[in-house]
Amino acid sequence: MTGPDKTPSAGEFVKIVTHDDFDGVVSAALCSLANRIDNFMFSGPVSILDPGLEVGADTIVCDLPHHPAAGLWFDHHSGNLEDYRLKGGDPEAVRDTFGEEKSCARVIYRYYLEQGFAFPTFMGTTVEETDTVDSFDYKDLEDWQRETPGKLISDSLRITFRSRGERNRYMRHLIRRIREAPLEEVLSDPEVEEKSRLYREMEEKSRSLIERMAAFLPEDAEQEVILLDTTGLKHAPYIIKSLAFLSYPKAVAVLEVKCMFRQKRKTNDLAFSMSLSPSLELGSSEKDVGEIMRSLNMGDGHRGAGAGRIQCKSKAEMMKQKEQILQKILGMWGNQRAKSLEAGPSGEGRSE
Ligand SMILES: [Mn+2]
Repeated sequence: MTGPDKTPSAGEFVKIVTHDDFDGVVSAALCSLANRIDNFMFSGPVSILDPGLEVGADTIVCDLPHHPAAGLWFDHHSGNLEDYRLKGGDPEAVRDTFGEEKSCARVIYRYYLEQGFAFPTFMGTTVEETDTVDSFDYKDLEDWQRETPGKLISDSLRITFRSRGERNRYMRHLIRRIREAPLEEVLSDPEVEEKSRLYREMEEKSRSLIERMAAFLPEDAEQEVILLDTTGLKHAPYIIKSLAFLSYPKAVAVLEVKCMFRQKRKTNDLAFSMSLSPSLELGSSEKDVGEIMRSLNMGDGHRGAGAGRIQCKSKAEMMKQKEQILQKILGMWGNQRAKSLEAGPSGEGRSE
């Protein structure tokens, strides 16, 4: 065995840069316990190279793409490992800190357990819940709707915060609570309770808006893609798109098209976003939403979700573009199904 000797000793790291979602928060809590660090910064996958994060040899990066300067990198996204390899990274060097697990928290938990670190016993359950939430590991809509502590805390991060700083402050608060108590207990924290309540309010508004707006394109005879066209609304709508599957449980995807707002003013620019149903088994499907957005040259995403936007000079152009793009998306969506049928008998999970 010629394993690389990059085992860090406690105290070597002073900062954690983590993904700004629930998995990122739990990941930071675990690293924080194992390394006695209380300094947290947050990033999305795109902004990880932002110099403001000051990632260095004293930094642990969690649940994000590889950063060349980071002292330690924990992740579970296979795309990020591929990217790391393409840039000349040695997979052996990250053998213990990268794993194709359901959550990054799982990778970190296992890593430190193997090093002999004793986490509080409740952490096992916390990591299990993180697996479910982060990998969207639900059997069906009912399972997905179940209000588990992990899901509720994760949802509390989806409200609209006054500012980025306010959101970061809340995430730091969450990390500190999560490292010291089981998730059920974290739920009764006043701040978490308040954010959860706000989320539920948004959820209700969202559901009634969906009831009003949801439709299917006439070409979509099987009613596979729920269309939420909010371009006719005067105000910027906030829609939790996936709630549409509760109204149309047989649909496979939801597609939202809206006008973009700038300084609360409606513009003629269009934003599209699409995601697959939680009940669709990705493994048995050829559907790839990110691929659709990339092919149309207007955005990006991964298999389960993607988004794109286009600029329009006038309202008339916007209306025309909207119709054309919706048709194109539906066309590509149909082709992806064809491909899966051609590929043979693997598509039994969703053949109806
Ligand atoms: Mn993750």
